[in-house]
Amino acid sequence: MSKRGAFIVIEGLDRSGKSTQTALLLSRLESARIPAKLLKFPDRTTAIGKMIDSYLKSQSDLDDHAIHLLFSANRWELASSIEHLLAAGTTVVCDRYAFSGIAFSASKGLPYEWCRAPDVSLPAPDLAVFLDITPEAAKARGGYGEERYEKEEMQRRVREVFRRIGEEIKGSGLGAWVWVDAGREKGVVAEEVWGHVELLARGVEGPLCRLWT
Ligand code: NYM
Ligand code: MG
Repeated sequence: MSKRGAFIVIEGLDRSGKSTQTALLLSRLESARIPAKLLKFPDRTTAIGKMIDSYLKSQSDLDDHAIHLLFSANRWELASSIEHLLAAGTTVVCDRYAFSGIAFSASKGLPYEWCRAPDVSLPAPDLAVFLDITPEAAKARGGYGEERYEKEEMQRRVREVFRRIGEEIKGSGLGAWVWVDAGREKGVVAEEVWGHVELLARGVEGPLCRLWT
């Protein structure tokens, strides 16, 4: 049986270096001649993504539950493409995924279980890499932008929820979760990320799992 592509998710706080690290990972995969595609959530190009973009830029207001469901719907609208890519042997690298959905909404006070529900049975990553940085260090990296949630206190709560999610993923056997110290020089971080990804990216034999099932 031929192997499928690996599903890799990169998570972290705002300013943790996800864009830099996902780009470095993609070029590394290319150099290794491993077919790979980079996706990013929210995908702001779709109709739902445009609503999310407007909310994040505070150009529109939405109930916390409603925006949470839009973020989830934005993943569902791409779920079948992810499955097809993986089945065709392409490694999918995703900048944020359902874990961000839970972490940010739960940090606003929505119940954790409620936040998880709409993402149940989405394709589960084979590996989630959490780029861990302190909210202080993140802020020192040129500060946050103008978007919602980019406040130190919020990021502190988000990091705590991510910690819970990671512990649960590790305990459940649902793919792997690793914490990478993202406060270091980007080349050092990239090397460690590659160390976690390399073997998986050569192809995965088992079936794709579903989140929390
Ligand atoms: N975010 C991202 C959520 O609140 N829920 C989600 O499901 C996802 C995928 O959107 N602060 C938040 C996290 C970020 C913001 O993401 C935009 P980015 O990676 O900064 O474009
Ligand atoms: Mg951001």
